[in-house]
Amino acid sequence: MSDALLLVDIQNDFLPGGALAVADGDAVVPVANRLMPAFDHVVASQDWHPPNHGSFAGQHPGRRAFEVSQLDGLEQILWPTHCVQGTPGAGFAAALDVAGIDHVVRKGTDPRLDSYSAFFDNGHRQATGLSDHLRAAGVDALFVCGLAADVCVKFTVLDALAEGFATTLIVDGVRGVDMAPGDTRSALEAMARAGARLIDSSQLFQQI
Ligand code: VGL
Ligand code: ZN
Repeated sequence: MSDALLLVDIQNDFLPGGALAVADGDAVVPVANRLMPAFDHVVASQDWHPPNHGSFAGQHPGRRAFEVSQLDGLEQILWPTHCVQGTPGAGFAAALDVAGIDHVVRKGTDPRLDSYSAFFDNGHRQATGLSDHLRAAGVDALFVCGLAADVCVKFTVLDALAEGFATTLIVDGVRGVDMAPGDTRSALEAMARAGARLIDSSQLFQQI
């Protein structure tokens, strides 16, 4: 069996100056770059929305970003337009060592479904194929870093655990949106409660 590093949504729109900027989000890039060579497999997810995606506040007349609405029967936070397919904002962070990535999963492509997790859409209606890819590669241990800790990283880690992967969150390799103060702290707690191991990247270098 083998291990894999999963880089969640390390994309320009989630970095400072981006459309849905995460404070200090660029701090995860050097951590990811340092970690990549230590893993058998490196997989990256990309939030990859069509221009009319239903999670965008602009698609809901009279509504504003960060309000809660409905999308296809599910509660949906309305986000600023972000990570539109093929735009610079959807691209990987310029400083990310993309040559170290061996597989990319794109999510959020259906205008009627949002997909925080890199494994499933928010309604668990469709799989992205990430589980199948990891299993085919013989991966049993998954290490996760990226953006945003309290949104896409959280739901990715919870799904990874439910899919049976031994899952480790690299705490210094994530940053959160913190729409409400404390969201990131609560997300870390929820991941730990669900069975994720939380470590710092420096601990990883001591043990491998
Ligand atoms: C994300 C909000 C909307 C994320 C993606 O990558 O954390 N957050 N779409
Ligand atoms: Zn999105």
